[in-house]
Amino acid sequence: MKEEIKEFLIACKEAAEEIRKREIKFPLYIFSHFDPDGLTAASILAIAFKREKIPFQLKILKRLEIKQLNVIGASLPKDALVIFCDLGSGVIEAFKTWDPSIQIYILDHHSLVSECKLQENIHLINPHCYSIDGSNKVSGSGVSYFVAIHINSSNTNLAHLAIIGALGDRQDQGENSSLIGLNQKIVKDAIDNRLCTDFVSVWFYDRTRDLISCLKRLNIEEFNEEIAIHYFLNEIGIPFTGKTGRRIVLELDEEEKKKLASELIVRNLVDPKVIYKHDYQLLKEQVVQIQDARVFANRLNACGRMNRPDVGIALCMGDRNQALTELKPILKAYSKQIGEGIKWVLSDNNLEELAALYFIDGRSKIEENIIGPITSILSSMEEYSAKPILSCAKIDETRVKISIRKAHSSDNETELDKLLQRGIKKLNLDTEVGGHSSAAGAILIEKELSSFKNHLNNMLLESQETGN
Ligand SMILES: [Mn+2]
Repeated sequence: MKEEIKEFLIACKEAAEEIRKREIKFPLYIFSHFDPDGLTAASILAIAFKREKIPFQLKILKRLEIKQLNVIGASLPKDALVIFCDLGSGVIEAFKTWDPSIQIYILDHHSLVSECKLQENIHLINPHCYSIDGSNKVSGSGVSYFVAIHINSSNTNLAHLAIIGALGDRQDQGENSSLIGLNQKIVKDAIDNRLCTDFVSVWFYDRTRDLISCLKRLNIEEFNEEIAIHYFLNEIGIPFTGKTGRRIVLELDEEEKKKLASELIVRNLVDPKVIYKHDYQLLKEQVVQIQDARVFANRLNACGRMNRPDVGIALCMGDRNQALTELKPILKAYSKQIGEGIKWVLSDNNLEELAALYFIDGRSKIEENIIGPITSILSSMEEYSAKPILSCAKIDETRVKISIRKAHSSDNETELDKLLQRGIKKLNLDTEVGGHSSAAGAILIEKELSSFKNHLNNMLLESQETGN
């Protein structure tokens, strides 16, 4: 094992031992992020503490800002034990003002803004402190997982949750969309516990959906009209309707799937990378709609963004009754909002083209929670894949949220989180950047928006000219 990994795991073990030692004697609080990685990170710890009969309180946050952190700090009792999952690294400074009797554990994988050595009551467990890339080698739920297995080794049977979290954060950046680095260690635990598969397979977005909608999701220009998909499937001899209506992907046999994939590739309609993926199927999952770990992550994403993280946590913790019933209307409302948002952007010409980026001003129309996913979907479309897309939505009367997504088909390697950071620094703005190299975001004061947009455009232009 590499030295860095060893040291990282030792840090996880020490954190677990410290937390275990304090256990029921002190009130325990968990704060986590509302995205799939944050929800799975929180659930892993919640299950681990439940198993040890350690009481705790859990709160899910949309984001962690310094102002809010001060409020949290002031509300906590002396000697509290507080764990932050999948957030915290960007606002370390603010923890320093908390009562020093409060023990703070930050289990995060986001970029660092400070030293890793901090005052005694602040414990930062972040892969970046050990030269491990937290953007693709291990996620927030992975860090939680490595702490949880040192609380009790039987917690390796939670490995699938960390896989769902890593996939939710798009960490499947290895060959054929595989998980790599420390995530691979989690996959191994999952396989040893017979929780999950790991093989390369033909992957059509969601195998519980009908074949035609899945093919539409591949964003193939030739398939813009549904009739073109019918024609294609007829031609290659794959029926798309069965006895009960449209066939779902699950109903296709292996031969049919292979045939379909190879025809798509031979005709140059898709890149093999897009449909041959490492398949992470959850072997102990009875509900077919959430057997695919990537799809499970998508469901959690909808819960968080529709302000129902409780349903996401319940799903992760194994509730297959109430939570499943509540999930249905959440998914429906979520896809309706996304669909309407995309339609609005495309139909009313609300996508402005600048020299080096596209810009969507969603302030009047798109909710803060869904501007990110809408931007991601648009950036995956062929016609908008040449430049990064910057978008914004209103948070409140004075602030806007901005999101940026990488250009799909450009070889410009600009790291977007770093780009936003540079822009913010240059304009001397008081805000933090969240995210990663291919998807990032920040909060701005509304009046800063237009200069920031232009500044970003110029910075991208410069980076194109210099090639970095
Ligand atoms: Mn994360």
